[in-house]
Order: sequence, then structure tokens, then C-alpha cells
Amino acid sequence: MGAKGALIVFEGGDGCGKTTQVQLLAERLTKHHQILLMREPGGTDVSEAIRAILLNPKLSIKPEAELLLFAASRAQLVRERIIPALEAGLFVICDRFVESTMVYQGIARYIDLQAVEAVNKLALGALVPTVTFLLNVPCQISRQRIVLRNGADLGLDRMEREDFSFDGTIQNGYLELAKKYPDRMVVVDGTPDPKVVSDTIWGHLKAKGLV
Ligand code: T5A
Repeated sequence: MGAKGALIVFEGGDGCGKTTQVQLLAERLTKHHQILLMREPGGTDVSEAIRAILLNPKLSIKPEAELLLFAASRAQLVRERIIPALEAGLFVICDRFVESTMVYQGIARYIDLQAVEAVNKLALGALVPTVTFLLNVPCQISRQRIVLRNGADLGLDRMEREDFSFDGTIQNGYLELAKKYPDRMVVVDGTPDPKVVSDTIWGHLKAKGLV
């Protein structure tokens, strides 16, 4: 990793406010740093093509195939975009990363967590996120936000149609993971006004000496 670069990741259940926080942090960071914004799955031509498969509600994908598709998207993104940006000293902000795979494919889809970790490791190589913010929002609130955003017919993608998406499995899975990895994951209450959440995140980055 380059001397000044940092990889800041946002995680949480569907509709918890990651994209909103990524944008608010980007607005603040660009005043002082060069930044690169990424989302997973996606971020390269290959990864966006894989995203279209993964989120297509018409496709039925087996859990193990799903795991490998997410990992393939990530392996390309890491090598094509993230590592070069970090080596150039940029701040990379990523909407979802390895913890999504641990929670959605490992915990919610019941794929052996050691297998998920091994696949994640292959996709990442030596790369480790500098900090991962978990936006903790009860699933009922996340779902309400998606209803407000998408309208009554919801327009859910393939993952959001899963029973586990809004029944607490994902939120609890993330909280378990944050307990396991307290050094790299910071739990932030995602329920207040977006500006308040953003200030909290900025405070954590300051305390870590990153901004
Ligand atoms: N996935 C992904 C896996 O299964 N394994 C993996 O390895 C990876 C990487 C990705 C799907 O793929 C799965 C997980 C996902 O199901 P996606 O389309 O990228 O799908 O979906 P999400 O990441 O879930 O993104 P969303 O856009 O649905 O949710 P966000 O980004 O968390 O939420 P955001 O910011 O768009 O906010 C949602 C709504 O709430 C409002 C916003 O204005 C917006 O309308 N909002 C707030 N309202 C009140 N108070 C706040 N604090 C608010 N913050 C935002």
C-alpha cells in the first residue's frame, strides 16, 4: 500500500445508508485528498458485467457460484483499480467489500466461513482495508427507507428479494463480525440524520489520524 493511501469501506444491510455516507465523506475528503469512489460488486468493466449477473432477479444462482462471482468481481477491482490508486496515495472509499461476502454468503447462505475467508483472501491478496465502518440500522428501518426510495412496488434486486435481507439475519451477522474484528471494524449508529452520521464517521477518521 502507498504511504499516504487509505482504503475506507462502508458496510451494512441493504438500505442502511452506505451510498449516502460514501457521498458525504467524499465531499469532505476531496477538499484535502485525491479520492476514488468504488462500489461492490462493480467498479471495472468486468466487475460491472458480473454485477449485472449477480443482481438479475430472473437468474437462480447457486450459493457457491454466487460466492465465486462476488470474489471474481472483487479480484478484478482490487488489481485493476484499488491497488494502483492506493499506490498513487489516493483515499479509496468502497461501498461494500469483504465483510459483505462473510455476512451474505457465509452467514446468510450458510457457506462454511473458513471457505469464504479463503476465497476472500485469494481475491484480496495482501490488501487489508484501513478501516471498515458498519452502519448499524434495524432492518425494519432499512426496509422503510427502500420503500420510500423505490416506491410501493419496491423494485428489489435478486439479493434484496431474499428472505434474509430484511429479517435481521444480515444486521446480526454484521454485529457478530464486528465483535470478532474490533481492530478493523467500527460500528456506527446509522439511524440519525445523515449529516449526524457523517460527523460521527469524520470523528472516527480524525481519531485514527487519517484526516
Ligand atoms: N452482496 C454484495 C453480497 O451478497 N455479497 C458481496 O460480497 C457483496 C459485495 C448489492 C447486493 O449484493 C449483496 C449485498 C446487496 O444485497 P446494491 O445495489 O449495491 O446491492 O445494494 P446496497 O449495497 O444494499 O445499496 P442500497 O442502495 O440498497 O443501500 P445503501 O447504499 O445502504 O443506502 P442508501 O444510501 O442508498 O440509502 C437508502 C435510502 O435511505 C435514505 C437515502 O436517501 C435513500 O433513499 N437514507 C436515509 N434516510 C434517513 N436517515 C438516514 N440516515 C439515511 N441515510 C440514507
